[in-house]
Amino acid sequence: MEKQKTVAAIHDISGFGKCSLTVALPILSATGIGVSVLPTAVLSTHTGGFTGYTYRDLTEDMLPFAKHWKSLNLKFDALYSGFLGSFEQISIVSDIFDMFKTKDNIIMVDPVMADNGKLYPTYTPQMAGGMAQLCKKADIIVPNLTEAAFLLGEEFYDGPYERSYIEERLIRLSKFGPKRVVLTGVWFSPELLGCAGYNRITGKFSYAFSPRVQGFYHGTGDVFGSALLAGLLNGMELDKAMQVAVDFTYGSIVRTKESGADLRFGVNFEAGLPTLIQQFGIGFKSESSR
Ligand code: PXL
Repeated sequence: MEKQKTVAAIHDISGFGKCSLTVALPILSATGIGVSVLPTAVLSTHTGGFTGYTYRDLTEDMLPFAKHWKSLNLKFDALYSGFLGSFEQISIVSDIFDMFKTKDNIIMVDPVMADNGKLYPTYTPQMAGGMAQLCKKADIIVPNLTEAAFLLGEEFYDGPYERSYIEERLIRLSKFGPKRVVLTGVWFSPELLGCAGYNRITGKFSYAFSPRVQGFYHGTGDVFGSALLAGLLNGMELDKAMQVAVDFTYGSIVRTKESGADLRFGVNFEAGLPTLIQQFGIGFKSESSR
């Protein structure tokens, strides 16, 4: 068996509501990737629609955590950061990237901070400025269009978008430093929703869409980001990984809508994992059948 790919996932853990680590860990593990987790905060639920959640900030633990890993000489094929718990964490994550960056690994930053034109409750405008700095260290960033507006210091504009508007934003975001940018929440007509990608080195744009489902489904940015990274680490080109991640996210949303579940409770991505695994062609054989 070839050497297993590994990721260090730097996100919060929200006990209930399926997002961040409770999404990244199962999706990446199911697709064959060994995941180490560096939690940024522990919450009883996510902050999207619940009140009274507990919030334990882990800022002080993060550097000692990473230093211990470094002392063990651990190496990762990707570092994947998402929801951060405080302003100070941004420079800490930046230091952690410096500690673990190699010439071959991928640093993926999901600048989680906002959606639907608004910052999440625990984020401040100062954190939005810090996130832009962190994006400079990334090889790939995956903002939604609200986050892109905060990163670029613009007003959020809710579509339908023109191709030229999206491509100009992709180019400007890539000038922060990342070689690849994937913008989510892209739509040109009301029936389709998806993402747009750009590779700064080749100058190539790519798009991936699925039918649009009305409603706000919590945690889908993390479902998408985790599936995208799983695709890239399983050797897919960006355009293919984007389409696989869009289809996986869409399937999770449709299942959730059909079940009538509370949208704050997160989407049913679990039932899509067998198909995702098949698409990567990694079909695990049982140990006994080898
Ligand atoms: O899915 C993004 C996210 C992650 N973690 C926490 C959140 C959110 C979005 O609301 O509240 C705690």
